[in-house]
Amino acid sequence: SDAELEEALKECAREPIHIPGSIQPYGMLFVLEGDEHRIIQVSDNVQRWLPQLTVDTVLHKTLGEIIGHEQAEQIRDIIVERSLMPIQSTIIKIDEMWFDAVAHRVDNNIVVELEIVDDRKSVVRDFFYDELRDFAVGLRNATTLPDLYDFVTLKIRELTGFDRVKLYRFDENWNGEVVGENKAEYMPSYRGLHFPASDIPEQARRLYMTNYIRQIADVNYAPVPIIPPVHPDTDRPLDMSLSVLRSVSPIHVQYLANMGVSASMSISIIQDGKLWGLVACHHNVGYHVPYRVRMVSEIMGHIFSAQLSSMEGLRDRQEQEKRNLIVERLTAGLKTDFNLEELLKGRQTLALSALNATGMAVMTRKRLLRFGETPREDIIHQIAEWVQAQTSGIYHTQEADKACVDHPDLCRLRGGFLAAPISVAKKDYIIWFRGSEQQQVNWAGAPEKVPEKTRAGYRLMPRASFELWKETVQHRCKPWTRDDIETAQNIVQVVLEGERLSAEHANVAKS
Ligand code: BLA
Repeated sequence: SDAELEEALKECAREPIHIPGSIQPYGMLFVLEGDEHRIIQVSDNVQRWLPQLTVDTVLHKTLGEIIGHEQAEQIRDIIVERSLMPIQSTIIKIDEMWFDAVAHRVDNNIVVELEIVDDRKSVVRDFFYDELRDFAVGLRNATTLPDLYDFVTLKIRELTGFDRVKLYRFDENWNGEVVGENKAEYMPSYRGLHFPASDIPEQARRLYMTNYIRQIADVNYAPVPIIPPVHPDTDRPLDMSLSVLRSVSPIHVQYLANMGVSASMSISIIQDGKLWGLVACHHNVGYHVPYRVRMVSEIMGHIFSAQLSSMEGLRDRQEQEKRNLIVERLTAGLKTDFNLEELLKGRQTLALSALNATGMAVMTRKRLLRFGETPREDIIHQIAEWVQAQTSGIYHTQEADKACVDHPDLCRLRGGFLAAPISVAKKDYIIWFRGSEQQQVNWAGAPEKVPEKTRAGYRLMPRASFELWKETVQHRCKPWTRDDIETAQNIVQVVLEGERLSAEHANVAKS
């Protein structure tokens, strides 16, 4: 039921994924205090790269004493000189190993993460100038949104080498659709599939607005704890929102395992201050993308976002023109014929598409006209009667069966409708209908391996949650937007004007 789903979603969003108290094992983490950069917390894996050390010998020393004074100076430089930006990085060499050193501030402390560079080539290679230029120039050649979507997945895949790269776009309710994809032949395709909002809960989406890139190098990793687990003075766990090594939610690890992938990376795509979507990358086996390649991916994400804004702006203007056009056409039509039926007749396609509707009914005292897919005539009359009892204005619903649950016939409707009165007293209405999403889109099916469901109250498990969610959207149409309502109002205005003119006309004829 809705209540159960709501409860389960809240539970998901409560998981405090920004304070896992552990990291992924492809690097080490230090929390530093004071000007001398004394280490107050450290990940329990320093021995892996610095075998002469243990956690106990590291705590309370300065960073310089642990990784070398020259290296520590290099890190101090990026913190001091470029302190305005939230995250700074440099490359350092300890013994014969290279590390990407990434620093950011958390409250009064500095967090330094040393991420191992396991591919020496990526240390010596240049700064990806060519890739970035190709990308920026190539974007401008994409003339349609679908071309743009595929281009970004192609280029991110070429840069990173992932098995499959998808562009995932959110809708108004945070469900999502795979709108672009580039993949190796042996990977299953997700193109065109839709996924429920619960797959990426609210706190995760919020996090991806702060930290634009997220890497999970190997789902089979053992998390490395941070020692001590809380800040020695404040007793608070470390806020790892900006951390590059942050350990992953176990629920999401399970999710990726269910999908049959071992590594993932996502890049945030932001529009108008909101998370628009993610470039979601997968790999069949564990895959660690070097920090600087991730940075270049993130930059490509920012460039893509900018191009998307300008192309979406163009599309919105075209959409608006379509909406204006129907009102203009109808207004122009008024001059020649005052009859509503005649007025709408050759213009029904436009009147339907202006509201992205699948059907339309126009009811006047005299007649009922139907265009596209609509319910039966008697049902339409009942809808008008029902709406009139609710409001004297415009009424709309995404789920007619829920809205009219007490009505013996209307509770069997599928999808939604928007009803606009053209003269309330006479029960004249224009009603637009929209089919349910279930009929219109492909929801991603459950994979073969469905995890066991735990039931301590209602909990969503990856994919097991799917059926529950599917039921709730089965009969719902896409939401009616402010623009839809405004267009309906404008059309009604034209029709009312037509009626007024035709009344005048009749009077003139009489006298
Ligand atoms: C995170 N879920 C994510 C992420 C993606 C998805 C892309 C970002 C992390 C990453 O890059 O892997 C979902 N991945 C998808 C989808 C597609 C894809 C939809 O490739 C489609 C093609 N997940 C669940 C349920 C919960 C849940 C039921 O299915 C909660 C109860 C949680 N998902 C969840 C959490 C995260 C997440 C907590 C954050 C992981 C983290 O950053 O630690």
